[in-house]
Amino acid sequence: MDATFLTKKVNCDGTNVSLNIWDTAGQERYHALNAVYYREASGALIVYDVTDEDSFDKVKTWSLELRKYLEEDTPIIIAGNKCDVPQRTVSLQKAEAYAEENGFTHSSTSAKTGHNVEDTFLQLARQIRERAEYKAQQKPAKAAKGKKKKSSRGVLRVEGFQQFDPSMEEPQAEHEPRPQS
Ligand SMILES: Nc1nc2c(ncn2[C@@H]2O[C@H](COP(=O)(O)OP(=O)(O)OP(=O)(O)O)[C@@H](O)[C@H]2O)c(=O)[nH]1
Ligand SMILES: [Mg+2]
Repeated sequence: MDATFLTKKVNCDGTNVSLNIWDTAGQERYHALNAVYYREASGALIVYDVTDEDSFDKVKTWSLELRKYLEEDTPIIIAGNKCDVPQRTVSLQKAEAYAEENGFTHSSTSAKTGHNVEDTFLQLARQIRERAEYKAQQKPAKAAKGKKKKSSRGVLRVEGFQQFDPSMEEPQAEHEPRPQS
């Protein structure tokens, strides 16, 4: 698979934050390989097309997939894109209800008009920061209790490895992060 790397700078309540983004373009064929890109992500943005019911069904598949690989409570935002188009087929109510039930944030965006695009990235940055701050606060208390919880990240990696299908593998260079500074 070919994922695109990009960065997005946002001003998060006075702090400049640079989001490093892997756009996996929803390529189901290389599903298992996608984990290479997202398993250590601090947050995720799942984009669907409000004029395409199938794309919303894929949101469900993807959110299950991400929950499996990402640490619990990793912020996930579901963005209903093309909200500028009047012929919406995915009901906003349905999408918002799904997001709420699963602890995600829903956002209506338009890449065409720019509606909510900036704000969605900002929200994600803010949620990532809030979670990091919360975790930093929790850490000392956890250590004091001596409750050494097995690293879920390690477990997730094993799962990813087990699901890895070598027949899908492409030349190694294709999977290497290619940060474009
Ligand atoms: N009206 C409208 N068209 C959009 C919007 N966003 C994308 N499009 C159009 O939708 C088509 C698909 O856009 P892409 O950016 O390729 O969508 P994508 O989700 O990145 O597609 P994959 O990378 O293949 O998953 C293009 O023709 C875009 O011009 C939007 O907000 N409003
Ligand atoms: Mg794309």
